[in-house]
Amino acid sequence: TKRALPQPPAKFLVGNLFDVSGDHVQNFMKLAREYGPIYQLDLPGRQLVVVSGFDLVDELSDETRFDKKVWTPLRNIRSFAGDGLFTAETKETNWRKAHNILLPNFSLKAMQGYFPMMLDIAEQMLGKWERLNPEEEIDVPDNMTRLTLDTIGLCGFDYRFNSFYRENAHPFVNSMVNALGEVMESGERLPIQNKLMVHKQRQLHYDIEYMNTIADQIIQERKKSNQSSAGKKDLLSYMLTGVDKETGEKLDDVNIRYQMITFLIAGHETTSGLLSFATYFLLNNPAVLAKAYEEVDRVLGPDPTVAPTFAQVNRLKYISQILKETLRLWPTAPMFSVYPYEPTTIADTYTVDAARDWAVLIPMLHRDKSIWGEDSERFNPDHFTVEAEQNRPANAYKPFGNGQRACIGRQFAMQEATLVLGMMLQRFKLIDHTNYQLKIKETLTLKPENFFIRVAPRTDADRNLSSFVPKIVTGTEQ
Ligand code: FDE
Repeated sequence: TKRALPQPPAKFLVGNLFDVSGDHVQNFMKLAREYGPIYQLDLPGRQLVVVSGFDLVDELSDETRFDKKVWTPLRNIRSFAGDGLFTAETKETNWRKAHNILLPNFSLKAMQGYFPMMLDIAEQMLGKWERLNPEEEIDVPDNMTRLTLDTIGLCGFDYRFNSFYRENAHPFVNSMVNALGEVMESGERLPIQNKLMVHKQRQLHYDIEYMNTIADQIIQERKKSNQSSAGKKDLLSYMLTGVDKETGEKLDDVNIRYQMITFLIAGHETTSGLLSFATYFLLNNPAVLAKAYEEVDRVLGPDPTVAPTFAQVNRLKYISQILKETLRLWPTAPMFSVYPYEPTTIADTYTVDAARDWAVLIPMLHRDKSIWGEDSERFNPDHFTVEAEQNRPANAYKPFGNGQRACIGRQFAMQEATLVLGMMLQRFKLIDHTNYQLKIKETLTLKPENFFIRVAPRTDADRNLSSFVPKIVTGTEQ
């Protein structure tokens, strides 16, 4: 029983382009609510199938039949991320080589090595917040982006972007943001339009050159200073010395540069969005916030001048539930794509070919009522108790992608975010002085837009209070 895919009516020449342009993911979500768990769109030069029902995604997650597709958005950024992990085809030799070499550097043990550096940057941000005057506000996504960039810079390459010591972003970030924006936009222009935009082309060329120069400089300096094998415990030293057991080969310098740029892109926007959304959800769910304060006080203690330890952060279980629930409702890397090794059928109904782009729309997968219940739209960290996690099918939750091509930085991001959120709550009351209404900005990732808060130091009285707040509040908080 083969069936045609549901599709919104396509318009002459432009197909479904106007159904999705602009806020792509939010429009894809709207269409999923209207057209269901699978639908097709005609976009310029390609057909896209958007999948979000659990049963369908469960099949697409079968790695014996499907592989990650480096689809249009990812192909666009190959001009500067090259064959780095994120943008390489699984069959490219550098993917497996880099994967084998880098995987041990994201183990639990490796996380312990990064911990002091994560602490260093968290302290910079929160120390700055402590010195603000009461009426001064904090641009949450901006601060979180500075934090995550500096963290991956330090843990990755022993490089300090020093984002908390400058008014504007580091020039590397400007080039990265410009280049990302331009390649995404140019993907939506007609080829003739792109040819005419000489200035944009020149700017892109400049931005890419600048990123390459910085990355290559860091690599060459490290090689000269001969510290690659001694002392330094960052990704760069592992990339320079690591040998792939399968091939006996090391990574070449150009690939290392691509990996550096990849880690900077993949490691900072996503984690920054996660921390920003989590802050938003805490402000809007007082019962959850109270429980989080209770845990932080119990595990980290009342004295913020005593730095948290690695072991303590691993005991912040409720904080990590909050982060997982945040990534359920707003997975900051919201889509990924697959292709079938052979043409095949899913749900015995739809033929899957390699010609079209098949993309998983993660935010709607994470709202599938057959898995998450009738109130799947409500923020509820109890979705991630140990028991709830054990009772749920594995492929119902995919914020880090799938299988061998899943996020290599998952533990890294979770440890960083848990540490930061824990320290933040240990020190501050959060004040929603603008009565913020969530608005989401879409780039390659998702982030709250124009989100400002104020903070006030917590007092001993606040700390005692938090343990008396009722633990369970049912009702309508969102
Ligand atoms: C990856 C990833 C993914 C998949 C994609 C596709 O499939 O296409 C996803 C979904 C993700 N990732 C997500 C995320 C979220 C968050 C928060 C994060 N992520 C974070 C991070 C950090 C870092 C450092 C990273 N991250 C990294 C990365 C990489 C390198 C990759 C690629 C891998 C392979 O091999 O492929 C990813 N990530 Fe992530």
